[in-house]
Amino acid sequence: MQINTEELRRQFDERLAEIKSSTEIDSLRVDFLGKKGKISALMAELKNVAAEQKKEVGQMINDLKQSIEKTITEKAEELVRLEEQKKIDSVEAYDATLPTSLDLGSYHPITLIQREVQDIFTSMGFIVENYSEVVDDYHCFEALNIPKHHPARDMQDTYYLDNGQLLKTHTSAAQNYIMRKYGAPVRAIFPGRCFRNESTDACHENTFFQLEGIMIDEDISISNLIYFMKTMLSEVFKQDITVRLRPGFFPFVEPGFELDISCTICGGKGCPSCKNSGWLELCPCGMIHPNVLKAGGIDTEKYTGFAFGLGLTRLAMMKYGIKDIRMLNSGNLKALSQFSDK
Ligand code: FA5
Repeated sequence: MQINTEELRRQFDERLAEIKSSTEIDSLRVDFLGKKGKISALMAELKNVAAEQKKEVGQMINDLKQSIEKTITEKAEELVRLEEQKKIDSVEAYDATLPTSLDLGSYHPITLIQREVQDIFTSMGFIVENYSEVVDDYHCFEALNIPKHHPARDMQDTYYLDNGQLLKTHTSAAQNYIMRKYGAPVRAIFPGRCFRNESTDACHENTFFQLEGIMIDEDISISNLIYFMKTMLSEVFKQDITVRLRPGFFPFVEPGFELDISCTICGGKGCPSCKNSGWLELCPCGMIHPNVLKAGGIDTEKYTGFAFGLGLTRLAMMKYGIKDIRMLNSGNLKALSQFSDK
């Protein structure tokens, strides 16, 4: 019997010329090199070949098989390469080393002003502390010389949890914790979010930020308090700002003061941002009441101290000329992003 390997090679080349994808080359491989493929069929015919030709014909079939294997492998590699290139070409060209085009947002004005005030106080030796937003009655009121049923609680109604805890109404709620943690002498500031159940207007929010500070040491007096308040305000505003100090009542300080700032929105003439008074209550302060020092475990024979409760949200309004406090909680990214260069 005659075996024609050239005819099989011709058939193979014909099929190969039509192949356009890596899946098609796989089926060509099966058709020619598979168990039931054309090469195997040719091998099976070998038994019918005359004995003296068997070796030569067998060699020819093997050569054909190897040549087809080689051609298929090369073609498959070429097709995979082409398909990958096509995928790459179809994707918009991009450079992984370029800065991302994602908009990463900007710092909130409260964050900006908080960091600024923190920098000022840390440069004067104050430490920065954190305190929880959910506190107990003792820390928010009783440790601050505000017993149950004291009328001062009326001004600080808040949101109560079922377990008796509450959302802190002022950062003063951390005073006792700081005194217990560090003892005296101590200089600390503690910013935080405060909550009050009250109606909102251009200068009042139900959720706002304060930044509290205490300094306790030997011989601390009102002069020290005034020095630190003046330094902080002149550093924040970097210009002369009119302030006034007037007596103010808070059960946890004696004497107590209200530190008001001349409204920077209207220049002191009166507008909705300052409730038409020309002044904005910004930073009540005073000398820490002995009862509060005692509750914090401080020796009142040896130490005195001052405390202040800076209205951080109002400070941001005055610094950035924000007319309505509600804008700060509005989530209006376009409005909020204009104060930050990041
Ligand atoms: C207090 O909260 C005292 N704990 C402050 C203090 C600390 C006094 C240490 C003495 C010693 P007051 O309720 O006045 O005080 O609030 C302090 C400041 O927080 C205000 O001057 C104001 O700037 C800001 N503030 C108070 N309530 C609101 C509100 N609803 N919205 C925005 N800011 C407010």
